[in-house]
Amino acid sequence: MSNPRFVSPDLIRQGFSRAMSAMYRDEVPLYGALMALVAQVNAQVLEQQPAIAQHLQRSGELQRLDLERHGAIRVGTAAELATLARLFAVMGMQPVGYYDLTPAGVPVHSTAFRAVHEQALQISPFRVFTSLLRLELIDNTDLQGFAQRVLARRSIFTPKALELIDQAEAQGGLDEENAQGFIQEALETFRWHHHATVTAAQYASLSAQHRLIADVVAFKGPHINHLTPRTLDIDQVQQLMPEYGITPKAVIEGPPRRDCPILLRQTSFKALEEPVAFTDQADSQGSHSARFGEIEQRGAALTPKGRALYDRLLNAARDALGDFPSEANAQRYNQLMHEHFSQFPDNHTAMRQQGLAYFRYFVNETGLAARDNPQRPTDLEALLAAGHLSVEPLVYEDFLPVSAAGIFQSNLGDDSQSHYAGQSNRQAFESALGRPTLDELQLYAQTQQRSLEHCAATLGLAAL
Ligand code: OOG
Ligand code: NI
Repeated sequence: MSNPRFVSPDLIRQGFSRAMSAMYRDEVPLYGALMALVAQVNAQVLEQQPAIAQHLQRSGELQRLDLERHGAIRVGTAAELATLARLFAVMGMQPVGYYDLTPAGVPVHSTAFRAVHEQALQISPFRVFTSLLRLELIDNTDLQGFAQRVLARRSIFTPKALELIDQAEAQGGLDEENAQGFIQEALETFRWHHHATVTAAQYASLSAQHRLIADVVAFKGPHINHLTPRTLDIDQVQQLMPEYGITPKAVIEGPPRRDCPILLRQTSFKALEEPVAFTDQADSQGSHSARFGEIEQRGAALTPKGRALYDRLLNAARDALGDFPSEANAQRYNQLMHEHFSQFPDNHTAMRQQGLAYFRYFVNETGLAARDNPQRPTDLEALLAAGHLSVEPLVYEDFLPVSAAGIFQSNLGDDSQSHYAGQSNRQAFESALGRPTLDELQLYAQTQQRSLEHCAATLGLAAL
């Protein structure tokens, strides 16, 4: 039985997300500039496009918009990942989805920790894209052994954080004082450390293998490497970024601009060179680029059918381009994306009728007023046609592997593309994690189903 003195995990997550944002703003001033720009563009969109404001109001996204962000971290060992899963669970965050980044030359596989129920997402949609380094893909066995030994020596959690995780698990929650303590202690895991754990030469050999390996292995902890606010108009932010002293990557990842946004569009700016003190140096003589900025615009969650269409169109556009999108071919890439995506219906009615996206249904005022009329329609399509029910697309809460690869690459430098023989290995990831990852499509389907059940109950119908 849950103790009434316990703080809801959703509120712990909300507090943690706020604390993380404040810490990152202190550490990376450009993040503050980006937040200001995103807030300004969002306010402008809400003012100039009342239909969007109304849609966000109805779906509840308006209230969460200013809180909305995701971060990303990379860990080095199975034990680190498993303890992180326990730490995130204290905040009501579950591992959702499996992302294999090796086809893109990045030796990691990943999941996204996030809340899963629509009511919990409403309180805080904070997500953390979490990657596990795949040391087994490094063919240099000396370096692999060295990396393993360095990682085995570190502890990325404070003793107090571990104690509070144990306590939350044993008691089923944390009271106010412990919840606040937990937020502060958990934050320490994600903090940036100027002091590396290796010598300058060791760092250089890790980095020569892959920049990402140095980023994971050479430091005391899995510093948060970006924190991404949600914008309502990513093209507008991308265009204004240079005025704020921020240089974005050449192309926006994800689908092209549309009237009815789908999935996720993202753009990032390059990591900053930061001073680092290696163990054989007196002070910060070295440097490392770890942290970057990113913004995203979220749209409708797609069904398996919609996602298959998205993947097919994206692949076709990329095949037609014949190369990775870059500065040099950005214009042609955008044009190809627009051409190919003209095959994806750009209105909610068609997306719903063709089963391409997930929706939330709700009884509107007309429906409520007609509730006791024995003549009123009783099946879903007829209720919609009569205007008794309204629909809103469910927002996509997850990530996209091709986009994530593009984000990784732009921040690791384009020279770092490698090829790995390894295959996708969800089983190994889940055994490291200590539990299965959840299927995001099932979560959307459940949310949609709950909304239908709620409509049926409101209208006194057995089912819809
Ligand atoms: C994660 C990159 C992926 C996203 O939003 O797709 C990502 C990383 O660089 O660690 O954050
Ligand atoms: Ni990201």
